[in-house]
Amino acid sequence: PAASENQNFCFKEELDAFKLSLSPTKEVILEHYLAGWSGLVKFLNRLGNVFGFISKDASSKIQILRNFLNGESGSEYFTVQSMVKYELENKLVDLKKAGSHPESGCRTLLRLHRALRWLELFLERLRTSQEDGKTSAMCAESYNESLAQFHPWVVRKAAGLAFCMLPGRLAFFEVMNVGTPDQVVAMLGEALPVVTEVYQITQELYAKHDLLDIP
Ligand code: 1PW
Repeated sequence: PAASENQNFCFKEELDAFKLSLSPTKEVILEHYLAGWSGLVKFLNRLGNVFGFISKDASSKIQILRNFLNGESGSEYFTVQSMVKYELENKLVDLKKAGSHPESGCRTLLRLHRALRWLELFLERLRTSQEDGKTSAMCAESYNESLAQFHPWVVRKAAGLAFCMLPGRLAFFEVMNVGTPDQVVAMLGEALPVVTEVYQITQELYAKHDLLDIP
C-alpha cells in the first residue's frame, strides 16, 4: 500500500485495543474488545478482496454486539461478564438449539472468540517464523488447529483458498505497518500475551456457564 494509505493504520494500535479491554478486575470490556476486532477487520480488508467473505462475517457480528451496547440495555453489556450474566438471567440465549434468540450477544461473541484463537495461533507462528516462512501455510495450520472444527466443509474450502492468496512474510509485515521485521517480531512478542489473556478469560467464563457449544 502507498505510504499515504498507511498513515491511519498500524497493527500495533489495533492490537492495543485488546489491552484496553482488560479491566483492573480482569473483566473484558466489550467496547474495547469490539474496537480490537474492528482493527482486525480493517487489516483483513487491507490484505485484499479475497478476505471479503471473512471480514463481512466478522463485521456483521461486531455490529450485532454494538447494537446491544448502544441499545436500551446497553449498560448490561459493559463487560463480557455482565453480558453473560444478564442474558442468562433473562433467558435471552438459545442454549441447545436455535429458537427465539438466534442472535444473542453470547452466541455472537462466541463466534468472534473462536476466531480470536485462530488469530492467536497464527500470530504466534508469524512471530517465530524464519525469513522463508510461508504465511499461507502458517495461516492454514492455525486454522486447522482451531476454527476449522466449527466450520462446515464449504467454509473450510473457501478459507483454504483465501489463505493461498496471502502475501509473503515480508509483504505481510509491510501491510501491518509497524516497522522493520525485527520491530514487528518485538511488537508481536508484547501484544500476543494480551490477546492470549483475553482469550483465556473469555474461555473460562464460557466454560463455567457451559456456553462453549451454543448454536
Ligand atoms: C490475518 C488475520 C485474521 C484474523 C481474522 C479472523 C476472522 C475469522 C472469521 C472467519 C469467518 C469465515 C466465514 C464465516 C463463517 C461463519 O459461518 C462463522 N463465523 C465465524 C467467525 O467463525 C460462524 O458464524 P455463524 O454462521 O454461526 O453465524
